[in-house]
Amino acid sequence: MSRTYPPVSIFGAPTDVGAGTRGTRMGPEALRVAGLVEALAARGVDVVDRGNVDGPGNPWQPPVDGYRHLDAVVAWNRAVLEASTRELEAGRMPIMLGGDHCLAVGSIAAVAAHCRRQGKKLRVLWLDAHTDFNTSDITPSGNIHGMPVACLCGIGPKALTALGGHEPEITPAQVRQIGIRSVDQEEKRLVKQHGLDIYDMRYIDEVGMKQVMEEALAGMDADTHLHVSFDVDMLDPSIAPGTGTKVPGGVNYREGQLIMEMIADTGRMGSLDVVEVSPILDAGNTTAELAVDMIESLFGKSTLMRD
Ligand code: EXY
Ligand code: MN
Ligand code: MN
Ligand code: MN
Repeated sequence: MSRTYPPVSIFGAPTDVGAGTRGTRMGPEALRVAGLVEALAARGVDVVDRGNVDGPGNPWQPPVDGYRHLDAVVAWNRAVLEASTRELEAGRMPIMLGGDHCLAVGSIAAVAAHCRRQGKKLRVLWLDAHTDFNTSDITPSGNIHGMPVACLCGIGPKALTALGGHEPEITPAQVRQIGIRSVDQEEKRLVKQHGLDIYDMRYIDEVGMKQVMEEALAGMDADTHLHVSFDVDMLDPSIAPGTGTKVPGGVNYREGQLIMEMIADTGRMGSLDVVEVSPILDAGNTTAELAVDMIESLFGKSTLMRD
């Protein structure tokens, strides 16, 4: 199946301000060293590496009022919002290399605004072990990478919920979460209350990834912009150990590839985050290399019979 893709702009956001362990600041370089740009170019994608956006250092302080490093998180998200907006308005597909997952507030706020301007519908596919729906009242850690989905849905500190100028940026009905297997007790109550569409590992075990993806991708049409937010901790830690919040029982290699291949088949992906790669926790550069392998599938690399 040959397909053309929009031009792609890659940029890095080398920070771990939203996380509880340091290391994702090295994620963009790990993904570059793993050959991301070359792999996309080899698939015929018009790809440019814009380098990294900039932001404050990690203050490495305890939480204040339930948030760790809120000011620094806001600053990094502003930089991501600006870089993503620039690429979207130029008709290019932004690929944001994290960095931790707090940065999806900025990337998705940019995409939501872009969709509003273009009269497009937005669907967000959140690939993760975690629902990332905590608030300052219920977070066990204060780490803001556990809160971006709530913030985007209008639940969180004003500096993040209003970052892109529209509150809320998205509604829970636009989100599908896949690979989920670690949700805090109070967070569970909140995701149920807000009706998030969650395909957890139990459901994946029971019905299989093909059906999960058919359900998660259903209802999209030519006017849908699909944003994929890929937290590498969705994958089982036995194949992706280079990440800070490992949870056993994750998505295996073939299930991961099928997710990416079925997304590619829709032809609707308009933006992508690749987050939580922490090379200092890795075995070699295995996790970034696996992420690149998965991203190639997002751009149509498939089995011999379908390529
Ligand atoms: N739910 C936990 C917390 O809020 O601290 C763990 C969150 C990890 C979030 C990451 C990477 O997806
Ligand atoms: Mn996450
Ligand atoms: Mn996660
Ligand atoms: Mn678009």
